[in-house]
Amino acid sequence: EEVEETYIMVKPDGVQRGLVGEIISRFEKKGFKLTGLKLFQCPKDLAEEHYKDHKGKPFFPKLIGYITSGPVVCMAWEGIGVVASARKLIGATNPLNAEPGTLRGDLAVQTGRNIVHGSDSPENGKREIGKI
Ligand code: DAT
Ligand code: MG
Repeated sequence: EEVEETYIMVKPDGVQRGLVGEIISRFEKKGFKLTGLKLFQCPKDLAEEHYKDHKGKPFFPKLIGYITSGPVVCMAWEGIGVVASARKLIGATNPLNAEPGTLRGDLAVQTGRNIVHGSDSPENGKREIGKI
């Protein structure tokens, strides 16, 4: 087990719905360390870079429109195994498939409004934190 960093982003619907505190609280209670935090209006080019693996997919334009539709809360979290653990706390991409007890399982319904992002690897964690 290694100390890692992951990039967690509360998406515009999470900010608008007042879920920032609850999301931060879950990571704090688990025992991870908040090492950076910023309210940010994501420009289109950075959104496209962030989601470049999905470029060309039918939902890509809507995804970019959504993520740039309002402020997001960008965070860096540090801890042992934080990348995979944060993904577990967040839950499945489609909130209807996310287990109860996870953020998406408890707080969201639609894939296109799934409230929070978490890096999928330590490499992407570093890369995503570095862009902000
Ligand atoms: P995750 O956010 O769980 O890492 P992902 O990387 O596969 O999921 O996709 C990134 C985001 O793109 C996801 O949070 C919501 C959106 N998305 C993915 N698949 C989708 C689909 N089939 N329809 C609409 N939006 C989708
Ligand atoms: Mg992903």
